[in-house]
Amino acid sequence: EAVALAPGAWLRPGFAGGEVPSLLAAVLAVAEAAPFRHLVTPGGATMSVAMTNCGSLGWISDRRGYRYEQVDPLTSRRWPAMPERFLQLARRAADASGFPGFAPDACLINRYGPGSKLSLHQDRDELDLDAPIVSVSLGLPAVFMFGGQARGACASRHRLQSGDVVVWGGVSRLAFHGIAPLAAGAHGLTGEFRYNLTFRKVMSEP
Ligand code: MD3
Ligand code: FE
Repeated sequence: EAVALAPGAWLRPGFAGGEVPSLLAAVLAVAEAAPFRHLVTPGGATMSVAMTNCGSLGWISDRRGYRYEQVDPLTSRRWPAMPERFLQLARRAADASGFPGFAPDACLINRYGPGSKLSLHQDRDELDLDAPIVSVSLGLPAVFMFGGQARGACASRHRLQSGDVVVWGGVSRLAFHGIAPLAAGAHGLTGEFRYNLTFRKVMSEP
């Protein structure tokens, strides 16, 4: 059932399959309060992926850098609360992958339209690097690139489909990864979009 992509990285095809409609409804409710927006990188480029967040912290980028913030700079309000069904899904996936008790405090929500991509990067703005990241794919499929521990070559490619969940922990937590430009398509629930949820534990417990 689970596919080991790399040490500590578990792909669970269809793990969230039955929950896709309710997860999408929750995403759209979050986006009512904290709209999707195209962030600007420190280098001044506008990202092709649109993003929002829920939870006590949200990831943002601007000319000053990448960081987590308690307040959404677009609305000047706290990010919407993490829906209970998000927390439970993330914990269930982490439990099944050998990371018991996962308690994410941030959920970054990415929205990909036709041609949107995410270049190879590491996720290292979190203070707790012992906790995994749990990702959930919704809507159109995408090609995920996994680059290993160095930026250089792309070590492998995998197709991520709606309802797939991946848990990234252990040595894979700091692996380089990215998403190839989204192929145009039409999904019954998300239309021209792909959504991805990434659950993160930013703050380490005292
Ligand atoms: C491997 N998102 O939001 S999810 C991101 O599909 C991000 O939107 C992609 O990369 C997306 O930062 C990929 C898969 C993923 C997420 C986090 C990881 C893979 C990861 C962290 C470490 C290693
Ligand atoms: Fe990432």
